[in-house]
Amino acid sequence: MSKQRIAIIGAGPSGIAALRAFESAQRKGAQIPEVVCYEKQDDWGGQWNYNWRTGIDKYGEPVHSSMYRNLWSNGPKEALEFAEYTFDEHFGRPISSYPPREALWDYIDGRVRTSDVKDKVQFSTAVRWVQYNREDDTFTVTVENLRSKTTSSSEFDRVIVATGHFSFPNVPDIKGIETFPGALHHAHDFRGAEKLADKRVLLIGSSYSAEDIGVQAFKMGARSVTMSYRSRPQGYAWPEGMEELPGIDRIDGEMVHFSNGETRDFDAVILCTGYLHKYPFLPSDLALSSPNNIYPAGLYRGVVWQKNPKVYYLGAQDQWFTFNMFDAQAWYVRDLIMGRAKLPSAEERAAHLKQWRTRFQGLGDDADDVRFQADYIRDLIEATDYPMFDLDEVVRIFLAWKQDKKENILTYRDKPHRSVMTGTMAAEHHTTWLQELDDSLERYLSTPERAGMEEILTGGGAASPR
Ligand code: FAD
Ligand code: NA7
Repeated sequence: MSKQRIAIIGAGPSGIAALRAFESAQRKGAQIPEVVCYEKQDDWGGQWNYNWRTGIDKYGEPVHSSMYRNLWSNGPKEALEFAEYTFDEHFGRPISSYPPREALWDYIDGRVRTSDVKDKVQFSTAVRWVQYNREDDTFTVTVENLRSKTTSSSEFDRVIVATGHFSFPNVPDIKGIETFPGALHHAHDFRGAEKLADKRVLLIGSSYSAEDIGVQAFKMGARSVTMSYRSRPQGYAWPEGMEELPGIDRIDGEMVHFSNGETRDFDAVILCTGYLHKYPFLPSDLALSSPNNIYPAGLYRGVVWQKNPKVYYLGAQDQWFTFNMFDAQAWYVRDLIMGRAKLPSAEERAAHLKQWRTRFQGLGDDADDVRFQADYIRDLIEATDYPMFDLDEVVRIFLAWKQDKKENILTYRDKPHRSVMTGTMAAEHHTTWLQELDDSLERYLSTPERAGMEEILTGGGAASPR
């Protein structure tokens, strides 16, 4: 019997998790299918593969990453740690709980750097179309090699979609926005807050992007930061100079009218209004269409496309857990593909989906969401040989993180947490997040004394926000 052929689309953390899942089975002696991963960028890492460009990339493709230069993890690393490749193993010593982007890219890369899984990735290759062939139950995947500008098609038995869902900005129309004369863009195109110094900044939205770009702008000396919410305020104890206002009625030049009757003038507006699930390479009957939530409709166990169970999605849900959740999903999908896990009938899958969707729809607050996602991951891991870890303790870490943010949104990143994988307590970073202006891996891993040395390293000028 010929080997199954599997196409993985995207080599971000989810696509890499899929590659790693197959590699792990192979190392244990299993015969694995033939795997080909297509990645449109020149390197892997997905969102963590920083791109200074905005709009289109050097190949004329939409720029994928929405990350900014000075991004630091917005959740504790102890909540995303791989169960089979720990931070201790990678860095060889304790590091802080909220590493900068480059350090997390290095960690993702490090897990697979020494294996041969990179050989399975065709880089600079964009998937253009996936066609399901009913007659022989296969898929034709058409790709474009962006360097040679050549297209080609290959046949596969299964397709794993791992292209992420934080790349296509949701850009709502706001009355009068076309009259705004200042800098105006979506968070997807935000690359750094330096030029917001001394500016009056408006962020539209009340989720992660608004919060984090807001504190970045504050850190870099914005004159004022206003965040406008549609449904509910974030409600943190904002420092002086940051505020939350309700929705926007209209914009009139540089003046913005809020629904509570207040007005403000702004120099810059950033739409932090989220992203669209968009899969331009999929026909509509294979493409997930969902708001950003933690249990999208149409995906059995959050990964199997109910309408065609030979199509899988990784990382398609909103994310409290990230890297280790992608692993759990990838291990489960691998086991379905390799026949180690049994795919239930369409009716059984529908009933299971309904049960989880009903529970999801009844969730109350963020704590409920986190517990739900932990239960979801537990359910997947129990079906595989991925190492189980103390998910209840990770929930506790998430709740402590929420509490730290409530206490002080500017200092939560200075708090250490304990790894559930190794028991190692995180190090205290040598410089507080608010003072740290150098986000490089080199600086992050340097070991100046906490007191005093940072002034020498930064030329005597620790950040003095505002
Ligand atoms: P992605 O990382 O988006 O990777 C998808 C890959 O698919 C990309 O490499 C892309 O080039 C490729 N691709 C897309 N289309 C095609 C195509 N047609 N053909 C071939 N390849 C294609 N998570 C955290 O844990 N901590 C954080 O602090 C954090 N901060 C974030 C900040 C921002 C601004 C954003 C947007 C996300 C953040 N996240 C964070 C969540 C982040 O999405 C996940 O950590 C992770 O990157 C998701 O991995 P993924 O592989 O599912 O998707
Ligand atoms: P999210 O978490 O999807 O949040 C989107 C926000 O945008 C949310 O507050 C929405 O309000 C708001 N929104 C959406 N449409 C509108 C309109 N029309 N008007 C006003 N506000 C709107 O996206 P983020 O970018 O914050 O985070 C995505 C990822 O990036 C995340 O994983 C982070 O780690 C980084 P709502 O609450 O729905 O009323």
